[in-house]
Amino acid sequence: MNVVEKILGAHLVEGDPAKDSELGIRIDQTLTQDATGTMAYLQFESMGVSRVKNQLAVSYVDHNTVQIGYENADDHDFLASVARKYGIIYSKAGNGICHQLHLERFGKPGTTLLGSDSHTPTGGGIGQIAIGAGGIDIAVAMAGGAFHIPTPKVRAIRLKGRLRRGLSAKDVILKVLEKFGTKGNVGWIFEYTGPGVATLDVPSRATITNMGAELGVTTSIFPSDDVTRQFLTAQGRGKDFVRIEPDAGAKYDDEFTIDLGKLEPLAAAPHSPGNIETVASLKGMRVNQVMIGSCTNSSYRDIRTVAQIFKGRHVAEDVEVGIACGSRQVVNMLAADGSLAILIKAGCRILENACGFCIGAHMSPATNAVSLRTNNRNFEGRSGTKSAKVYLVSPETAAASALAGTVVASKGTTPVAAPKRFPVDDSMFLYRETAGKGVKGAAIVRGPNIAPVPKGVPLENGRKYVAAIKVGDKITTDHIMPAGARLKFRSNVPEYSKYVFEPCDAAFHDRCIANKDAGLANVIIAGESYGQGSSREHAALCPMYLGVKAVIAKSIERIHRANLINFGIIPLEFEDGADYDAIAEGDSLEFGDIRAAISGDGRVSVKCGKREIKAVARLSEREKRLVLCGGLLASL
Ligand code: MIC
Ligand code: SF4
Repeated sequence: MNVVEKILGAHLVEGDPAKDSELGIRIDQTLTQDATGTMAYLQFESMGVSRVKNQLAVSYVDHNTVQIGYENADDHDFLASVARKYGIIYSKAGNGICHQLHLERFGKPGTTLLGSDSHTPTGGGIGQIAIGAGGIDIAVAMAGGAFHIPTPKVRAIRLKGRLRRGLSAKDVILKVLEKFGTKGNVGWIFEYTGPGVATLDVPSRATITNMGAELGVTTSIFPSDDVTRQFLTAQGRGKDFVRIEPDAGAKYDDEFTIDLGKLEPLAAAPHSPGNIETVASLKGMRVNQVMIGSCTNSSYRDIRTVAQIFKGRHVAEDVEVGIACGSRQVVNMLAADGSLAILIKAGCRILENACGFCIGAHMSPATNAVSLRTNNRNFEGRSGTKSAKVYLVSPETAAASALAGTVVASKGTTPVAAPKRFPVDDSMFLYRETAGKGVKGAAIVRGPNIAPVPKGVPLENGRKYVAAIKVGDKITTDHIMPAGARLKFRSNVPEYSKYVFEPCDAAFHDRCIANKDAGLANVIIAGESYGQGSSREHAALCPMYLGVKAVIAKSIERIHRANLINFGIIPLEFEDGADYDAIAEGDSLEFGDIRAAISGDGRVSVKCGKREIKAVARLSEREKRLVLCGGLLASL
């Protein structure tokens, strides 16, 4: 067996991989972050369960930490009170970024982790099957329910050789993205294997599995080996180690080999993580801003490397450089070994250990600026500046370019050895003593920004539908439900819904409400790979609130498709992609006996004027039930 088969096999509760297209798996650990967590816990509350039922649940605060106005702080208080009541560990703002913290303190090889954040697969770096999903799926897992995934196809990414100086894990995952792109990978799991695996430390492996999210795969995973054991032991968690490696002759559905020794420094150019160019081809381009950090590249290994490159030097005077570490542990280590002093002396702005710049919460670049960043997404406008050109690069390339003021590859520095002992300080993880048990009768703190969760309504026959918007290919959840300045409304669906599709068409909200008031059901028409990117279920929940009942797209990405179903929106795909051209915004659409179609094989004949358009929703029996009754909450 390969690593994926071993772990999934041990967690299978529904379905047979040889026969079924959907599997139910038991979830050991869950994580939430504040921007998706408030909704997840509101949904969990409405399930009426007295405490969390899975092995470990952790609630992190790392996204909304800017706290302009009362909203973010109110959310934090709500999350803390929910954690105490239901037996969840609460990680306070300032402790660090959820994925880095979870890897350091909780991730266990051979277990399953479900997180309400698309970069949860970071845990794959430690041999965990770690999957990103919408908040309501995490709520179900916390209540002891299974999580459903498409029966995976497993691709072996065989690593051989050793990275040359100046290259690092980011260049490996950018190579994988160059080969496989950001679409067309739904349903796959990428398993890293081969002799090159042993040359990568756990933080480097986690960089690779983290950014596997950009491929659109279910998850990515490394084996659990001696390197994993060393990392866990250094974290004082040697007892969590189990060895999980593929058997000799393990079978895979596909294979791709990367010779690490032959890689060259790469960059993802604007505006997609799949738009790969060599750093050499960008050499000499002026850089205005360099941002180092995010859950992809904020480990001690990464920031220490940057400090070594900066040692005794100063960043170019017209470049703004920001450093955001992944956790307090990382900051403490950098303070202890003098790296922090080097970074300050080199002219860096030391930022909070939080998501910050990555989600456009601050540090937006200037108009038309070139920003080099070590994070994982460079969608148009995500930085907060639509005209900015964001390039995703390794910490090494970022540091060398910050010194030069132009893009340049790094000559490298002494490799950072894996620490023998990490300094452990869990004091910003609260409610550890009540974890799994909770505090019966404890009060929940609810500020005015915490609005009730809306429920969906059952699918009806005989409704009139209208194409409320038509968008193109690769529409990300950042287009559908922008974050940045709007992030503070995550706990308030009526307010947040005002910004659905804001970057594409700011009139969408008003149009939908007018259609809804006129008794029409709204439909979204989209191109390829609709709903790329984040796990934010608000990209389905808020459209549901605006009366959206169906999406018809050329293709839909995994997490977003699951979120649509969870909120009772029909995820339809054109049978013939050319029909996309036949529908215009504002067209009236007729769906016929839609209930019968959904209960049957999911094939729908949509009448648009004189034309019959064929679309299909490939749904499992479980998914059919959800769509028919108006979503998961409505089904309870
Ligand atoms: C992201 O990187 O886009 C986010 C913000 O972390 C999202 C979650 C969210 O929208 O809250 C993700 O990756 O799932
Ligand atoms: Fe936070 Fe960015 Fe990671 Fe999302 S990708 S969890 S916003 S650091």
